[in-house]
Amino acid sequence: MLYMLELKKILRILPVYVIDPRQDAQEAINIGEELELLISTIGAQIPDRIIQKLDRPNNATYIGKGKIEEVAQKVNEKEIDVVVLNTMVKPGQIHALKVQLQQVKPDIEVWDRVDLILQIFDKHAQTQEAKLQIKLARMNYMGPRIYGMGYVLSRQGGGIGTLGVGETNTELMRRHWRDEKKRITDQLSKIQKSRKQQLDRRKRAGFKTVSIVGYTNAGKSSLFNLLTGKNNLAKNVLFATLDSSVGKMYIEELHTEVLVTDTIGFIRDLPPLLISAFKSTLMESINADLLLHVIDISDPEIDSKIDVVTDILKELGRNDDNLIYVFNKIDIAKDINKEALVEKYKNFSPIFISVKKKEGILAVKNCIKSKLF
Ligand SMILES: Nc1nc2c(ncn2[C@@H]2O[C@H](COP(=O)(O)OP(=O)(O)OP(=O)(O)O)[C@@H](O)[C@H]2O)c(=O)[nH]1
Ligand SMILES: [Mg+2]
Repeated sequence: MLYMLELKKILRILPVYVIDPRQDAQEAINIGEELELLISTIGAQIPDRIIQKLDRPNNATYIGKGKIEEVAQKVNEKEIDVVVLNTMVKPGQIHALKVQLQQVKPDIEVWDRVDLILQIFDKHAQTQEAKLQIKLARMNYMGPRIYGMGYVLSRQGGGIGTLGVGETNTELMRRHWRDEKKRITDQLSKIQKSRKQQLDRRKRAGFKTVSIVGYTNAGKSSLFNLLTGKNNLAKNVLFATLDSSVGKMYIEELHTEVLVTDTIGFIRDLPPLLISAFKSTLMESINADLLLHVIDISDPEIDSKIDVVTDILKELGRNDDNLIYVFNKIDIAKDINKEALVEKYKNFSPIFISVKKKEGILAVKNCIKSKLF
């Protein structure tokens, strides 16, 4: 089962892209690249890829019959361990597809995009809180799939008028699930309560708070480190950061300190249940006095990524006030139209920086200062 899979050996993963024929080709490629970056983040190899243009996914197995044969052949030929679908797929469809592929390889795994993200979360979680949050997210996501399997079992086991073996198992599993979920939720709220108390104490002591948010890999931790002198992991992988961490930034002229928080990045199609598992941590950072939205200006998907972050912030109830847009990585951006961006985002005091080259950092500090004091 998925959550028991250990990532010790180098996995061979086959991405399967189901593309709407009307979708813009370049956009499809960019989104595909993001999936492959996710795959390489867990250290897996991508020996091949499959693309299917499809108007509407197949009800039973998501991809069509002919395509399954093609996938099966590739699984065999390229010794694939895991097939990954590029979107969110219904539990029943994943199960059905897996059953078909098991005919060529009994231990084949089938994941969707969320499974992949969960694997990365697992790998990168450091603190107990992050670990528990991920466990909860995984239970929420896997729950229906397990019930789905239970359903299949019960259909196999049960004759007419009898209660299938699977059905009783499903009931047991469901209860176990519920208890386990409660246990984790309780543990989490204990940890979160004590952290909240600590934060409240600091706030009462008069500390102002700044949070760094943005799409994954935008350079949030890099900026955090520079502002606070801390040493959070900054790495060219997706979701390097899963734990919120707080540092202090000293403002000399005012002889005062500001609390800065670095937190988990956002990604497109982040399923609500993942957001809800991280909600309390996210809420804490989002309720800061000031938000820095870090944006990778060299990214071809910049507009859609800004939208993703904006939508998630809105979902979490944060409005547009006291929000600064920090355009990062100007050192590697080609033909940027600063004026256009400044005009478009004039409500968000846009700043252009390169953390790598340490350019524009003073402007960020000054902006923080003028917004907060
Ligand atoms: N060229 C360039 N690369 C940068 C810059 N700032 C950060 N990076 C690189 O971008 C990658 C991601 O940086 P992080 O700071 O880990 O990004 P993050 O937003 O914290 O990412 P997650 O925690 O994974 O969501 C790293 O490889 C950084 O070295 C910059 O100004 N220019
Ligand atoms: Mg980070």
